[in-house]
Amino acid sequence: MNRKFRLGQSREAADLDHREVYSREAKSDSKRRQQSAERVQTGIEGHDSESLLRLPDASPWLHLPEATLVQRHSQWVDIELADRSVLRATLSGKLKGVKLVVGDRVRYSPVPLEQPELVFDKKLPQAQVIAISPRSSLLKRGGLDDREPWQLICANAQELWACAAVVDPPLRPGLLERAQALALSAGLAFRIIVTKRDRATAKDTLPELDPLREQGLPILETSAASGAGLEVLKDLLADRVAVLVGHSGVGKSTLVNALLPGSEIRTGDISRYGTGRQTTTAARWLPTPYGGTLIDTPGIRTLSLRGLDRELLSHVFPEFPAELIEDPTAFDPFDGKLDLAYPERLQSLQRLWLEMDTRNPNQNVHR
Ligand SMILES: Nc1nc2c(ncn2[C@@H]2O[C@H](COP(=O)(O)OP(=O)(O)OP(=O)(O)O)[C@@H](O)[C@H]2O)c(=O)[nH]1
Ligand SMILES: [Mg+2]
Repeated sequence: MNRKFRLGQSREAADLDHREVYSREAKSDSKRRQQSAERVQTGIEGHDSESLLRLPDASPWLHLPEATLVQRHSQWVDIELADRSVLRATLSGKLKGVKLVVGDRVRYSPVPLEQPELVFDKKLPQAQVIAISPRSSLLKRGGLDDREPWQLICANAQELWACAAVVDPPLRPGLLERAQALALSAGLAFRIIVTKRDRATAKDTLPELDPLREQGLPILETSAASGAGLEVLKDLLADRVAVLVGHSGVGKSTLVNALLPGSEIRTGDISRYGTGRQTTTAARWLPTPYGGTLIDTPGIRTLSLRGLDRELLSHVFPEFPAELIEDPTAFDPFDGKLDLAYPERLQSLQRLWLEMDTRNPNQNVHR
């Protein structure tokens, strides 16, 4: 190539203009173009929040064996086969734009491997996921904006166990109200699991939970350290799939380890509480010896209710009359007119009611 160097331009800089770099750039451009064309074709667009949840028809693939997605990685997924062995699998191009989530029942086919020596490397994919079976439930929370309208938590669970620690991190009923709304919207049964009960005195009745107790919600106090409540949880796990949800550090993984000796899931150091770091970084599907299944999930900062139906709130706050649920912001929790036992519940209701309707100002702007 006949090039002229401008004054001060180094040879290295010129090297960047080399043909090879150009051709790579051109390739990545064409890839981007191709991807955006396919997005339009498959109708998977960020503006249609429900499109994310639609699954391609799995009926042509019923002859393939079925497995459960037990953990997602960035490049591949781990699936558990009928014989309980776990295989690493890639995703078929047919699933482009589809979000798979832990708990999904999938149809898979063994991948013909070009390099036979890879067969022995269990860290590399051994199979390919071709289709997803219809889900019996899908637990999701609101996303940050309309590019990602929902964040999926898990599929095919039956109960949501909202975990809250007595201390470290502090007990916050707000998250439990949110978790209840998400459980209702996904059609899951809801249960509150209080963790680290050993960290509070027996005299401490945990009055923060009184408003929730009065709603008749099932609340179970547990301690992985003393073993309190664990037998009840094991009984519950005889016949259901339960997902653990809660702030980082409340002790979800510690509870899993106490319930499933041998699962050896990494748990966090108490001293690092407050740094906002999660110990568990991916949800995991964990079959138990009791018959049912536990799903451990990474700690969440908050559970957004953005995009959920306000109708749910009448079930989360059944103590309030319909006209108050209709527009809670028209009432003042603290002016004494309503004679509320727990004014903070009305405050919560107002917050969630406003949040459910939050719209991203850029929602109609094409990406
Ligand atoms: N005293 C006491 N400490 C506990 C109990 N359960 C958990 N912990 C401690 O709490 C800390 C955090 O526990 P994890 O199980 O890692 O918490 P996690 O909810 O899985 O956290 P993420 O994975 O970040 O979401 C660890 O230091 C545990 O030892 C308990 O019942 N009693
Ligand atoms: Mg954990």
